[in-house]
Amino acid sequence: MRKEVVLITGANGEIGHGLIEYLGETCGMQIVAIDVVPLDESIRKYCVRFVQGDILDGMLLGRLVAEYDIRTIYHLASILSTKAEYNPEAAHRVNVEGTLNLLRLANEQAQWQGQPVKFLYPSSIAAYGLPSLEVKNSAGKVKEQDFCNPTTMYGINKLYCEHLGRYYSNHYRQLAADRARNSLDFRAIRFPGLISAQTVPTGGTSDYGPEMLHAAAQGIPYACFVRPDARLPFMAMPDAVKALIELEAAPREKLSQLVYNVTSFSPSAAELREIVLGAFPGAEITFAPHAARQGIVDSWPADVDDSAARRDWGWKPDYDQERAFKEYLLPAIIQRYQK
Ligand code: AKB
Repeated sequence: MRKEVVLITGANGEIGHGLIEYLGETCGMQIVAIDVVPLDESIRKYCVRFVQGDILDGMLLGRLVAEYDIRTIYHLASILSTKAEYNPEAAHRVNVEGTLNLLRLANEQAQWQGQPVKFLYPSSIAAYGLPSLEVKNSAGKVKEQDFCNPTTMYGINKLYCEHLGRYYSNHYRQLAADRARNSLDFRAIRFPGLISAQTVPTGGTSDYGPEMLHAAAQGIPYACFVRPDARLPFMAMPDAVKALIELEAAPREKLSQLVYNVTSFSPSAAELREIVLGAFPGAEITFAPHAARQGIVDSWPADVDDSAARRDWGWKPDYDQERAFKEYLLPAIIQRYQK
């Protein structure tokens, strides 16, 4: 008998850390993890197997299919928005071809098992592209189907992979006589910027939020790369993990769409600075906007409408802005850097 497992790609990334710890501690799941870099010791203990390798490596994925009954896939691996702009074609390979490999693997697994494999896909507010700052400022809470004209390679990749998920779920090999039905159960969440107390992101454009906080906690001066009035939706990492877990557990018949917005709070960069200064009064936080990165932030919504997630699977963040900082981020970050 092959072991039933949950497969997590991009395991050593920000969401991977929180998700693996949660699944390992709370659900006792059998986790197989993949990442191109070694897995941190702190989460290694929760995994039955860690494979250091690339999701573009077909042989590696093929070996996993042969060894395990993969029931659920959390496909977290991707190259984020800022990094992707420095090598868009490489980002496309990882973000799109990598996802295609995982979708194919899920499909193959489902054939062996005779039941759909769940595929959890973290998409992003980067899937949106608002045409101007004026439109952004007047758009209000943006719904899933609106303004889907992303300007970054990462955003385009995310939006396209949402469509690939729909294709593999509903239309894969639609002309084949032996066409398999219901082989993939694809579920995507468009995440806002995420802020974790445990990890600092790299390569993203919403990174100014977490960077500002982590720098202040370490007494390092920080020059914020967006204007004080730049506004994006954000969420504390435990809520991001909770969203993935809850969407995974939701009964399929309750889900009226494949892609859901989730969000919690939407501070401007100036408001974030005030909160951080409140906790670390001596912190040196200045603004040195980078025009191109600012342009990316200006194309992302200031707020998103997550009413579909609330209605269909009971989504509600545990951490609003005040609670996120007071009860999660500040205590954990202060403890982390005091060590
Ligand atoms: C990024 O900035 O690229 C990511 C995202 C918003 O998906 N954090």
